[in-house]
Amino acid sequence: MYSAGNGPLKISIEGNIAAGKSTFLQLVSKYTDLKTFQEPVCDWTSVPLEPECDPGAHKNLLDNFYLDPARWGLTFQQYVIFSRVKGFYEDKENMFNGHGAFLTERSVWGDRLVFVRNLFKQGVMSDLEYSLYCHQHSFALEQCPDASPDAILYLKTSPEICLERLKHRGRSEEISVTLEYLRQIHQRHEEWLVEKTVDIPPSLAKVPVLVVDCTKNLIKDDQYRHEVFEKLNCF
Ligand code: DCP
Repeated sequence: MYSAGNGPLKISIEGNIAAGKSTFLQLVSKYTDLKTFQEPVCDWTSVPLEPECDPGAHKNLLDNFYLDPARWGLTFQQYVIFSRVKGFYEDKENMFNGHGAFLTERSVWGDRLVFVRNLFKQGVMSDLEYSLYCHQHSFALEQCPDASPDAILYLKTSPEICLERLKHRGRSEEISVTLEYLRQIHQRHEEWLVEKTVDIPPSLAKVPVLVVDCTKNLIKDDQYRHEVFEKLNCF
């Protein structure tokens, strides 16, 4: 496996909503000795309020985002970056000690180049909001370069299959997610990771990307799962 130089290789798993990223990470934990870190979704669905607001109460920011993306888009995406970078600081010992490589669910670049770029392209985020986000994102990464991946595994799934998987898991916040939205998110992934038509910093352009067909069932198809895990050694 390719070495990142100083420290373990950070591999980010990217892919559409309900593509199967969490399942993939669970399978990696079960069948390999690679360390995995799930996305902090529960931090976004249960934000503790300050004592002077309502002691002990929590608010669901992901829900707010889906209910009113124009109002909550920037706030939600700022909190996503904050929680990811915070996770890197808090888990540093665990992440960086004694492992050759570890996998994370999405990355700070997926947030910016897929979700935030999509909000901007759809006119949901204004020029000013998008620029504010990008300034903050760049600064956060300068302060915490560890949050940037060394390699990317793109779990490519059709938006139609993602919709089926999304309905099957029934996360209440995602009730308003449409096929059209999943197609937009799919397209943003393709532009970034396959077509390579998005303007990105040279350091990110150098990061190797492996595309894996995730329409197949990795839980049931032992041979395919084995092939995919073998590919992880290509990094
Ligand atoms: N999300 C978002 N913007 C981001 C990151 C995530 O709007 N920058 C949303 C999309 C989903 C939810 O947060 O509604 C969880 O995100 P993921 O797609 O990363 O996680 P899933 O659990 O949906 O992935 P999978 O089913 O592939 O495991």
